[in-house]
Amino acid sequence: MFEDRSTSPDSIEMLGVAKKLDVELVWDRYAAQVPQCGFGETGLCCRHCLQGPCRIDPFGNGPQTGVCGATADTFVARGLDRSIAAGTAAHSGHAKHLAHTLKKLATGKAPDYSIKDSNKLRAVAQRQGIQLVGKSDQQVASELADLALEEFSERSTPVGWTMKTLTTGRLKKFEEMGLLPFGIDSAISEVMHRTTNGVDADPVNLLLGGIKCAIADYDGMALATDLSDILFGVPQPTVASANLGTLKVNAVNIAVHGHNPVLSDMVVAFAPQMEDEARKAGASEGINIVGICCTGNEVLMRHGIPMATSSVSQELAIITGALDAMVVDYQCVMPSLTKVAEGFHTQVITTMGIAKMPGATHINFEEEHAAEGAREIIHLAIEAFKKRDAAKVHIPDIRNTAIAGVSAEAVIGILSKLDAADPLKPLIDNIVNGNITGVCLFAGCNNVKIPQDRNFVTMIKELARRDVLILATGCASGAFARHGLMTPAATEKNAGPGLKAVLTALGNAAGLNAPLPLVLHTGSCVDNTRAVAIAVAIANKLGVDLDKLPVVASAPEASMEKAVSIGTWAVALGLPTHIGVVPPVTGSPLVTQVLTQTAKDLLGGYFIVELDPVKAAEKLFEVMNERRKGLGLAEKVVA
Ligand code: BF8
Ligand code: SF4
Repeated sequence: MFEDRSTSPDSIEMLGVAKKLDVELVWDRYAAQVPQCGFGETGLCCRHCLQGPCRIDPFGNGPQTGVCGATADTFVARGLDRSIAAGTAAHSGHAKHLAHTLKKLATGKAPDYSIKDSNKLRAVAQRQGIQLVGKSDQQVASELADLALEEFSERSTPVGWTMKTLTTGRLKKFEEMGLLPFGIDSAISEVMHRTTNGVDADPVNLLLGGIKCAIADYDGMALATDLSDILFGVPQPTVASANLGTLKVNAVNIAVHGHNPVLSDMVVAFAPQMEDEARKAGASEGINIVGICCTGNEVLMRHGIPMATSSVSQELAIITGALDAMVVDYQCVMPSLTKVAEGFHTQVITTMGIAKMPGATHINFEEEHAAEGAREIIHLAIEAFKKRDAAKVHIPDIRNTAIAGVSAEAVIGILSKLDAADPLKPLIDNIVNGNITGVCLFAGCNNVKIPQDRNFVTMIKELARRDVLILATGCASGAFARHGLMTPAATEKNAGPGLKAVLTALGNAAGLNAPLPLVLHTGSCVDNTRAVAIAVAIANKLGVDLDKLPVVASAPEASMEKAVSIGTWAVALGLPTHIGVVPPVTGSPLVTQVLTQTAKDLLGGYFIVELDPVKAAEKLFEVMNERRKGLGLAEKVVA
C-alpha cells in the first residue's frame, strides 16, 4: 500500500499512520487537483496582464492567440522565462543573504559567525581579482563581500563568478551569443520586463533571454557555494545517517528545513549549550537536530547531522509525533506544515521576514544576534517537547548510513592520494580506459506526480551497472540517502566492474578500507556548481570544452522553478540534461524543439524529456557513448 505515493520505506510507513489519523497530505491535495488544467500543463495560459487570463486551444478549434495577439510560442517561451527568473531569484536571494552575512562578519556586526576556511577565502578572493598582500582575513572578507554584492546590480562587465569559473571556450560562446549577464538582479529584471505585455514576442529571442538569466543563476549559485564554504567550512566526507528513523524518542527533536546555512548552522552550533535545559525537561538523550531538504544537506555535509527526509515527504516528519520543532528559513517549505502540525505538539517556527506562515511562530532571525536567535528557537523546541504526547509517537525504525560531503576539494584530496602531482590524472585515465563510462549529476526534487524516489533509484541502478560515476545534490541526495545508496555497500552491490574497481581503489587510498559510496554527495542544490568545478577542471586538462565531455545531468523528479533554472544553465554549459516530468512547454512545438534539439547545435547541451526511468538511463548512457566517440574513446558496451 502507498507504493504509488512513495518507494521510501519510512515514508510508506508514515503514510499508513497519516491515513489512520486522517491527516491530509500533499498526495491527497494532488489527488483533489487531478485532472489538472490542460492549458496550464501545456503552457498555453497567460496572466501577464489584466486583459487576461488568455488561453490558446492546442487542438486548433478555439482561439490561437491571446487578446493582445500573443501566440502559443510566445506564451510558452514567456512562461518558461518567468520560471527561470523565479528560480534565479530564489538561488541568488540565498546568495545575497550570504554576502550580507559575510560583510556583517567582516565589519564586526555579526560576532557569532567566523571565517571557517581562510584558505578558501583567500583562494576565492584571489581568483576574483582581489589583492591579498598585507591584508587580514577580515579585510579580504570585506572586499570579497562587496565584490559579491556588486554581482547583483547592473555592472559594466559580465558577472564575475561566471567569468572566473567556466572554460574559456564556453565564455567565448556565451559572449558571441549575447548570453553573458551583466548582473544577477538585472538579468532577473530583464526577464520580467521582456515577458510583460507588449515587449518580447519572438519565442527564440525570449528563450535566449531565459538562458542568459539561467547563466546569472549559475553565477549566484557559484557565489553562494563559495561564501558558504568560507563561512561554514569546506565540506569533507562525513559518515551520517538518514530516514525518519533518525528522530529519537528520548530527545528534543528539531528539524532544520529550508536552504540557508546562515540559520541552520547556528542552530547546530548553539544546541550543545542547551543540552542541560533539554535534559532537565526530561529528554534523556538531549537535543537531536535533523535536516530536511537543502539546509539538511548543508548541515549533513558539514556536521554529519542526519537527513530525516526531504521534499515531498516533509509533512511526514510531523506525523511521527516526535518532532518538537520544525524550524524553517525559505524555499520548498510547504505552507501546509502548520495545518498538519495542528494535530500535534510540533512548533513550526518561521525565521525569515520574507517567509512567514499563518499559524507558525515567527522568530525573526538576524545575523547580528544569531546566538540569541538560535537559543530562542531551541528553547521553544524544548518547551514544545514538554507537551509531546507519547501516545502519538510513531518513529519508523528505519535508518540508513549516508556518507556525505564530497566537495570538489574533497574529490581532489582523495584523487591526490593516488597521484599527488596530477590528481585529475587517475580520474581521466579511468574515463579514457573505459572503467568509467562517464559522469551523471543527479539533482532536483521529488515530485508528487511520481512515486517518491522511484525514478532516482531506478536510474542510479541502471547507470551504476553501466559504470557511470554518480554525483548527487539537493533532494536527489536525500532520495539516495533514504535508500542506503550513499554507502560502500551500495557500490559493492550495484556498481559495474569498472566503476567498482575505481571506487574501491579510491576508497582504499582514502583509508576507508572499502569502496567510496555509490553516490558522491556534492551538497545542496546551490552546490550543483561543485560538480561544474570538477567538470571544468577535467575539460581544461583535456583541452576541450564542457560540451565534449561524457558528463550529463538528470532531475528525474523535478518540481521547483529552481530546478528549471538549474536545468537551463546545465544545458547552456553544454550538458545533456534529463528531466523525468513533462515541463509546461508542449503547447509550443517550436519551443519544445529548441529546447530538445536546436539547443544541441547552439550550445552542445539540450533537454531530454523521458518519463520512464529505465529508458531515461538508456538514453543517458547512449549520450555518454556519443560523447566518448567524439573524444575518440572506445564506446562502452553493457548488456
Ligand atoms: O533547492 S531539490 S525540492 S529542497 S528545489 Fe527544493 Fe527541489 Fe529539494 Fe533544495 Ni532544490
Ligand atoms: Fe492575454 Fe496578452 Fe494579457 Fe497575456 S499579455 S493575458 S496573452 S492579453
